[in-house]
Amino acid sequence: MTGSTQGDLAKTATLDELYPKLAAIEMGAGWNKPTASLWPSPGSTFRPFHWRYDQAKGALDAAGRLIDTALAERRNLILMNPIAGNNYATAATTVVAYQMIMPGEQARSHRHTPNALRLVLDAKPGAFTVVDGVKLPMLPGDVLLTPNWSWHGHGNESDAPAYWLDFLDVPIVHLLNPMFFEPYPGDFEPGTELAGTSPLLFRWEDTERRLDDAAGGQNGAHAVEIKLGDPALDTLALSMIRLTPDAETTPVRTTANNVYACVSGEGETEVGDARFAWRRGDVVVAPAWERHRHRSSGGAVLFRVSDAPIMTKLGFFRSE
Ligand code: GTQ
Ligand code: FE2
Repeated sequence: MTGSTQGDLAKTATLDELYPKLAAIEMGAGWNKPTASLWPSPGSTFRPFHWRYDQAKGALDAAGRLIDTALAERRNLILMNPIAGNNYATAATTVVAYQMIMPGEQARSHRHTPNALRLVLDAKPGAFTVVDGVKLPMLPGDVLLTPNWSWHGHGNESDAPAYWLDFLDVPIVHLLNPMFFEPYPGDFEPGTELAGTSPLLFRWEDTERRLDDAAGGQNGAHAVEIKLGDPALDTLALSMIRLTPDAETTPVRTTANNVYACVSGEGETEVGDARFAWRRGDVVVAPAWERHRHRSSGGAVLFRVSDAPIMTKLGFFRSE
């Protein structure tokens, strides 16, 4: 037995003597509150933050010279929330990354339990992701899903580098622990050409038409929001928001974490006390319970990735 005996502990004369005895047996006095465990409302540890596509592009172009996909598997830049001790997550449940693949390259196929999706930023016809044997084209504004345990590899048969944003629920898989990962036997999964539509692909041309058709009047007519999927993935809900010229949306906060990526136009987002002026390809994170609103003078389209499905399933969703 390590630590004091039952009798020893029972005879302890003072609290100051009790605490070290407890520490030695890996127990803590709940009343002594070394760390708070309950608090009145979400005091999110994650910070509102903004990442710029032009900087990511510069770094990815350098990485294109310095590292190849054979070595790297994925040439990606993780958007790490700048809080102490974090070197991975963008928000509590979500990680976002910029990724680039050069002409002629292949990023080998694999599968994992984390759900993933991509928003294409710059790509020419010939860039694609093979998902479970189907070759999904990647063009700017397209959103591609690679759900839990689906095989996926990326290729680029165009003459230009292809850039996109990855969104994954890895932090929630880290927390709950059901992580599995498998490389594809034989490196790159061959894909048949996509005939027609796929539930894993939301093409920009379709999204744009849906935005055009969507009734105004949402959020005081300053914004129209359409869902991509219902929800797209078990953990993440996706939507496209069109901000009208001179838009100023009503501030909202929810227990969900929201990540916004600019698909077109320019604007700014206030998150808590922070204010971020963004443009195409930029990413802004609004952590849980941070009040936020968007503005755009010339109009813009924002892609929204929200972990609301997690919060809703667990009974934790609140909004105001
Ligand atoms: O493209 O499969 O940014 O598995 C992180 C993990 C991208 C991917 C990331 C991944 C991928
Ligand atoms: Fe992956």
